[in-house]
Amino acid sequence: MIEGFAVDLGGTKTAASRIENSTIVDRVQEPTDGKAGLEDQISAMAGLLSRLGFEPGARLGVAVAGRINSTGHWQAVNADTLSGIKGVPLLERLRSRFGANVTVRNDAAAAAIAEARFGAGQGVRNFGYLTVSTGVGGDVVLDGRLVQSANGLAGHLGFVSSPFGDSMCGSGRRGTVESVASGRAIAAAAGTVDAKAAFSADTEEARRAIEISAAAIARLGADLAAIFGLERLAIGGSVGLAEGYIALVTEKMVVEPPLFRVPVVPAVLGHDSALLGALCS
Ligand code: ADP
Ligand code: BMX
Repeated sequence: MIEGFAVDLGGTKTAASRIENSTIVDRVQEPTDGKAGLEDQISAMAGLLSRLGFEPGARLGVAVAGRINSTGHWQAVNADTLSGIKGVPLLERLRSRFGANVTVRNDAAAAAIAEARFGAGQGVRNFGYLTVSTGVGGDVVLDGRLVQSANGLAGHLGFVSSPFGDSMCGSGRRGTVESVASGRAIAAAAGTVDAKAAFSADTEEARRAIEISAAAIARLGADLAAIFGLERLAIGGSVGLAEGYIALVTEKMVVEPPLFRVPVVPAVLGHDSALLGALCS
């Protein structure tokens, strides 16, 4: 049973919710300030939580884009997305402001565990989750256990190399999946203000950008099948859940030999998976 308050801070939006009986009963959202430092990000979270009636001491789960290490320090992996977050003591500062009952984890890892337990991953032992959103994040859940590492990098599936990429990524790696498949990459290649606009732009550049994104995600799915024997891959995030995107990924997967094709499904919990997963133990 999931109960309490949750925050999901992504590169584009920060959402907060009150959860009762594993159900979101109230939800608020604001744009994320990608340049803010730790204290300003915490103030933004506090503003959202106060609108939900949060009182210090209540159970609070916080999911954030970026890497969370075993001491609760927070560091952007893609420095272009959260440029003010460079190894800051997130857990310690949250506990001093909101009480001892706070936990933190990566946003995509949170979504992966929630989908594994309550959503698209139910009934399979080797499950993968990808968010195609501002960036590309994810994680793998094997026999109900999230793949994790002490430095918080494990599961950062968007930073795997892609044959579709060769430009420099904000992580410092060249040619990552994130650099060709993310919302930011789609907007850059389509020449649109954001990825949402690319989906409604009737141009060859926009169509091509979305196709390359879907092809890179399909290829990553086949790589994950080879590494982890994935039985199912769920996709979330606002790009991932945009109309037609998952069908396109499935279409692109057909170039792979049958052994490497993974069934691709939408995140059942939709835009709420990271909020619910922020509170999963
Ligand atoms: P976050 O990255 O903060 O978790 P989202 O999952 O909403 O947030 O992803 C943000 C990205 O999704 C942006 O690139 C945005 O342009 C894009 N986006 C938002 N809505 C849509 C939509 N309806 N269709 C396609 N892309 C969308
Ligand atoms: C990036 C990376 C991940 C994150 C993922 C999805 C940063 C700031 N972000 O790969 O930690 O989980 O994006 O994040 O390093 P979102 O912003 O797209 O929701």
